[in-house]
Amino acid sequence: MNKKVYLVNLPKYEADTVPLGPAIMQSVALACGFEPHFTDLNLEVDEAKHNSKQAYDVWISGLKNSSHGTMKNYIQICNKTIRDILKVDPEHVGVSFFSTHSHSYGGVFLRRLRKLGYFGKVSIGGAGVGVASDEVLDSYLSAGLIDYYVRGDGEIAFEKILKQQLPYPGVNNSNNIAIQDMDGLPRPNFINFELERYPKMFDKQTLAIEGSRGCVRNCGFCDIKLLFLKYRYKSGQRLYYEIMFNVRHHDIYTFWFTDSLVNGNQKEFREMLRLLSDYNRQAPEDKRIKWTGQYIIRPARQYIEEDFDLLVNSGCYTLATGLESYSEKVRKHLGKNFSNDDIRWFFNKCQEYNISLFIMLIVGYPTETEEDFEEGLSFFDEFEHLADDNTITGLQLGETMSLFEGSSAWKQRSELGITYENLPNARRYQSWRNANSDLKQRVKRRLIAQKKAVQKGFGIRSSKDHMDMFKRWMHGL
Ligand code: B12
Ligand code: SF4
Repeated sequence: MNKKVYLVNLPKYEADTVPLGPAIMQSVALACGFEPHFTDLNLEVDEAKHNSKQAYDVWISGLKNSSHGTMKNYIQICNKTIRDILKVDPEHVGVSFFSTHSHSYGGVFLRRLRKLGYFGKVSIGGAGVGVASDEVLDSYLSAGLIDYYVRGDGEIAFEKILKQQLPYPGVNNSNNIAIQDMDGLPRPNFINFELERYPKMFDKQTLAIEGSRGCVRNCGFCDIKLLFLKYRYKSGQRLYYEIMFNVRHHDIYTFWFTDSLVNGNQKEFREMLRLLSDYNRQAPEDKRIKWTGQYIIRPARQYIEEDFDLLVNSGCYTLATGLESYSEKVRKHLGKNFSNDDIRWFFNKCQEYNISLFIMLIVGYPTETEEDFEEGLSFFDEFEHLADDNTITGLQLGETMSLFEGSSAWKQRSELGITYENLPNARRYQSWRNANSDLKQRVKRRLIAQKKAVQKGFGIRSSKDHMDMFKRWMHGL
């Protein structure tokens, strides 16, 4: 095997766990007879941000209107990886764009790659490519920065590229198709990953694992449908075997599910939980499985009592769940059809069974009026006791409502009366306004929500990053 593929994972997102997309692409490369190499540029930037102000600016600014020093710092980080690429001399470089935020980092990286003398083939993929406009992707192609872009699922597309069996739907076009047979997908391969560099959970090394793609819902702010087209899932059995494979090969027992929701298919989810519970029952304490993942709250009538026993016995330690708003009116409009009573019932159950919760809220959904916002703040009063006893371990208040192209709120922008402001330090999807709010008001609401949450004892995720980002935006307001 002397043909080589070099994979790069772009900034920026919190390097909470091992990136799964590149690990899957390594598997595909190996199956096609290529030797894979890998650098996690996101991890490099994430680690560097603690060491210098300029590296921190690389992270916070998203490279938008960033100073010369900030750009220079990012270029140095890129150059180090590019020098390694030139040393390896691969036939192919594959670059993973995690989200929309990856483009500013990706554009610089791809230009440096060519400038420093890499003239082999370049492919790009990932959710950031899936949601990008044709113009952006065509501009990479016409500038000679890339040879292929892949929209949607990467497994077959990357194989076709490496084997030069093109055309294939989704490669350099928007006709991507969703892979249905999730059980037939290759397992991610973590060779070349420095697993010990990623954050640990409970002091234990953690691996990412994927049980499904897409979602059974279509929330107003979310572009998941655009990316994944339909909801698909692995069987409970297959997922259990994949977890056990990782246990045997990596001696790792803690898992982070990358699914947008782990309980999209109740039957397969319960099956996996039963298998994991059986395993945990006979395993010694230090070899029991623990896991975390994103979970949707369902109306109370859809639960059976066994659901909570299974969550506990299978090793679930935190469920991350998006309530988005504690105003029923706002939540209904954005597409989450459970009531505040359902939330109360579910939270009480989690408290009873010692399952901890991480709650995601969005400030400034387009239908959120000042009164709705005020009403939503009652969340912090009502559930203060759950912050006290650590049933709710943290909150994500986020960057305020982003209006992503392709999301259903974006499609309804004329009904929602949305126009855009021209704000130098904020992105277009952040700079929208309508009768209910503009960016300045949303940031204000976000700060009020944070203040109240902190007063009531809730922990806020990425609070400093968000505050520094808001300061940058405000300079342009
Ligand atoms: C886990 C996760 C996170 C974690 C990441 C933790 C970690 N270190 O992994 C955290 C919580 C940090 C996170 C943050 C954010 N996230 Co997020 N996240 C996800 C989630 C749920 C899973 C990602 C994943 O690992 N998927 C599994 C892997 C296998 O899929 P994949 O990477 O897409 O790879 C496949 C293809 O894309 C392709 N592919 C990938 N790389 C490559 C490379 C090549 C060369 C090729 C050919 C193909 C290819 O092949 C793979 C297999 O098919 C996704 C939704 C989802 N279900 O995917 C959202 C998602 C990626 N996140 C998203 C967003 C927006 C964000 C945030 C920007 C949100 C925000 N506004 O703050 C932030 C990032 C900024 C920040 N502040 O950190 C969006 C991205 C789309 C967009 N509009 O940009 C997604 C799709 C969710 C959504 N639509 O709502 N996220
Ligand atoms: S926000 Fe969550 S539940 Fe809603 S569509 Fe997106 S992934 Fe699904």
